[in-house]
Amino acid sequence: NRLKLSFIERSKLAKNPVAAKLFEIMSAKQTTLCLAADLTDATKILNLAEQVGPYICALKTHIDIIEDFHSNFIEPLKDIAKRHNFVLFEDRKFADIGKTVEFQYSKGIYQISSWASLVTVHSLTGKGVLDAIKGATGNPERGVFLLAETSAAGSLITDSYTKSTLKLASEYPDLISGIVCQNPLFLDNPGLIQLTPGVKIESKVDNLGQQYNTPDLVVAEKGADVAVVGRGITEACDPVAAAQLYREMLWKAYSKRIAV
Ligand code: BMP
Repeated sequence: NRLKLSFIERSKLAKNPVAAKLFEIMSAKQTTLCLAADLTDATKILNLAEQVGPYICALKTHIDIIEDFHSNFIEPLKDIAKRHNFVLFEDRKFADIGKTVEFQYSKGIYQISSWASLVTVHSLTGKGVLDAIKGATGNPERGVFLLAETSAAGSLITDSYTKSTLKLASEYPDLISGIVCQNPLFLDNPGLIQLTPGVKIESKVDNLGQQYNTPDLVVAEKGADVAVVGRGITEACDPVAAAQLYREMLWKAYSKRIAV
């Protein structure tokens, strides 16, 4: 049961190199916090990344929401990630046919494969997407998080879709870093990482269907390894203090979970 194992033990069981690295970072920095840096201003993202860098294991972007995106945004972001030892994660949620995803992953103005070690993928279109990502040009150190469940109210994802997603993941052990989900689904595969978004200390929902759980609940009861926090940090009066608080609450819950 992965919930009882430490991240350092699990790093040795991970078949995907980025997953192994993420486990090691979590263990070394004592943080399971992934910041969803959902800001539309490039400089604001860089400033926030620099400030909260010590408290996060990964920084998740939606690169296509940045209004002043320029390729010269990427180098400083990579530099901050390197200095503070966190992973860059583009939440692109690829969902097209393989050939199109190959272009979307490596080409265009974002050239995601050149800088993001992690990306998210919908399982909807099946194997072709994963084959495309596996074979595309770019940094060879890459990992995929497959979306098996969502935090969105009224989602069309069914139990059988979730199950098939886990089966697909098992067919690509060297590529799949983990699963984006809301429940402890794959207890028997400790090498995979459970990434859970929809985490906030207060406010149970937003006005567009987002549903939140508290840091303690997602880790203790829902099986989250990495917790994604966006507006809980970006919209806090003091984002750095908020990041520190989330990190501390999440780490405490994880420590308690493996101790019991
Ligand atoms: P926030 O904490 O501000 O609600 O942001 C959540 C982040 O996680 C967003 O970037 C969103 O795209 C992402 N996300 C989510 O909220 N639910 C999912 O099921 C999957 C996601 O990637």
